[in-house]
Amino acid sequence: MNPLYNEISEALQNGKQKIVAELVEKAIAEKLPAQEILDKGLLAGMDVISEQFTNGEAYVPEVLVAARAMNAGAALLKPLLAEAGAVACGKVLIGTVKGDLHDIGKNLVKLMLEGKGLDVLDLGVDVSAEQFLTAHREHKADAIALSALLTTTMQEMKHIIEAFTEAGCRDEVTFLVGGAPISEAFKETIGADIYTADAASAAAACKAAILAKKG
Ligand code: B1M
Repeated sequence: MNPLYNEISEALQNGKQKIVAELVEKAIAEKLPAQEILDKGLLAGMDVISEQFTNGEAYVPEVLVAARAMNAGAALLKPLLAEAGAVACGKVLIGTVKGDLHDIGKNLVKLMLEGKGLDVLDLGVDVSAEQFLTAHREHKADAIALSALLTTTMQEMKHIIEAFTEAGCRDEVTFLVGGAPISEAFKETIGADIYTADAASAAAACKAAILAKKG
């Protein structure tokens, strides 16, 4: 494996945002594949820090700086992960649900959706049902992508879908859901349309669903 991947992973674990960005730029200059830089460098580092956090060996401040480094590195890969010649074929609203501040997975899904040529409006984190509805009324989205990382916030996805149903616009959009605690079974119970375990599959499924709906 190229040693740069390990350097990126370690710099990320140490929360060195500037160094992560420099190393990612170096990897890009060396023409290493963008998907590998993401998977073997950035996400590999994030996996280590995630495990440390889960085991009580890393704390919120360390994880926060690692997250910032992750987002900075991923942003540099954005143009390279885009499909060549992709033309905007639909509009997607994306956000992490109310009460939830985790944005790394959401940002990855956004990156992949944009890579598929979809027009993405990012509502950020801690987004309420009302905010999703207001944005949909204004922008007429084809799909709504919801991310949740906490077992305490995943039910918010159900509230969002209910709010769209009550407002009479449920059928105007395809609801995609994902995040660590989300499953296919959970998707079924809340009446969402698509669940995928990872960001790349979410983007592929979203584009396919939009194209199928548009005929
Ligand atoms: Co938090 N956190 N966190 N955290 N955090 C988890 C989620 C946790 C599992 C850690 C643990 O205890 N084991 C745990 C949740 C437990 C639970 O609910 N059962 C937890 C907790 C408890 C908390 C706090 C409550 C801690 C505290 O304050 N005491 C607090 C809550 C804050 C809040 O949201 N209100 C908190 C805070 C934080 C930080 C701020 C420090 C930081 C977030 C920084 C940020 O996002 N900017 C953080 C982090 C980083 C994590 C862990 C370590 C890593 C999450 C991550 O980014 N992974 C996480 C532990 C873990 O997951 N093992 C943990 C990398 C990312 C690429 O993966 O987001 O899963 P993920 O995305 C994946 C897939 O899930 C999927 O695609 C991606 C892969 O391609 N995916 C989708 C995601 N969204 C999708 C949407 C889709 C499709 C796929 O369609 C729309």
